[in-house]
Amino acid sequence: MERVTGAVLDQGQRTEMCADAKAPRSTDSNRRNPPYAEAMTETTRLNLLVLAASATLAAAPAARADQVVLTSVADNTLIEDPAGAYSCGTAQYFFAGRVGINGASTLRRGALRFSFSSIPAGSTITSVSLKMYCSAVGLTSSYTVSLKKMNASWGEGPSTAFGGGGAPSAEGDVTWLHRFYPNTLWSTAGGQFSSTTSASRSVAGQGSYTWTSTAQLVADVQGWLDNPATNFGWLVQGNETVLQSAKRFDSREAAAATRPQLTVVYTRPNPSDVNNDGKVNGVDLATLLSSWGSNGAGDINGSGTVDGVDLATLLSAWTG
Ligand SMILES: [Ca+2]
Ligand SMILES: [Ca+2]
Repeated sequence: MERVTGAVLDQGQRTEMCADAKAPRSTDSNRRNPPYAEAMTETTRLNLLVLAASATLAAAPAARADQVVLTSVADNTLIEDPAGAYSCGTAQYFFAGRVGINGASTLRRGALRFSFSSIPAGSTITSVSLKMYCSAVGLTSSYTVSLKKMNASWGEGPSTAFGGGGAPSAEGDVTWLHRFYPNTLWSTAGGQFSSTTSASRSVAGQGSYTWTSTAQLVADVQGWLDNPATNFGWLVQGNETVLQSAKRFDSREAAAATRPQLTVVYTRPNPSDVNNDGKVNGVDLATLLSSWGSNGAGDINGSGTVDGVDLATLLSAWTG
């Protein structure tokens, strides 16, 4: 297939096939081979499609996986308090676990949400992992920190604090009692969240920690991608029995390098639709050809090289 497509391309087909893209390739080959410059007839294209279809079947290509690394779009702490009087929406930290006697031995639960609008609708999520930086601890002992899917929306208001005690709740903040301070309450104090653990790992002292992909994390993100109105993010729940088990994690307001980072791997609904505009046409073909021989956006099957197999796949999916 390499040989066939290479020969065809050398005979000026690139120029013709890229016409839709308004990005014609070099015309050097046209000058060398003027009889071929206008040779991309419908018959030629159909022949190419036949070749492409057979190559596709032979290659049984896998789909290229794409990856995005997302920073949280909201994070905050539910600070246990009978009046929901404290929050820390724009603090550089959020907390999970139980604090010591100086904090009245109360609980902290993190709230964390990401936006998936950069992932094309209809994509299939294949891997989700979360990296967070623990910047302070009560005790350096290991305690389990779990992610659980939130069941209702919540907010990040302008309250700013520098410690785990929080600051007076501000309008729009999530608190122990409020989804949005001061008027919208949780149905259950401490937040409404799934009893299912999406991912968990132990956290000890200061440092970077990764919650590796699980089937439930993938299911959570797939659900949120497919129905963004249900994306309420995760509760970050630490150990809730041991005094000083609380862990402090850097928030989206912290330095870029230590903000919560979610790495999502996915396959687009139609890998041949390179620019995700719903059509497979000359625009996609131009992109493929412009990255020919490299590991570019036209590497439809994820082999690491844009080559004849990708071209065949694209042509066989052609919608015009
Ligand atoms: Ca925040
Ligand atoms: Ca397209």
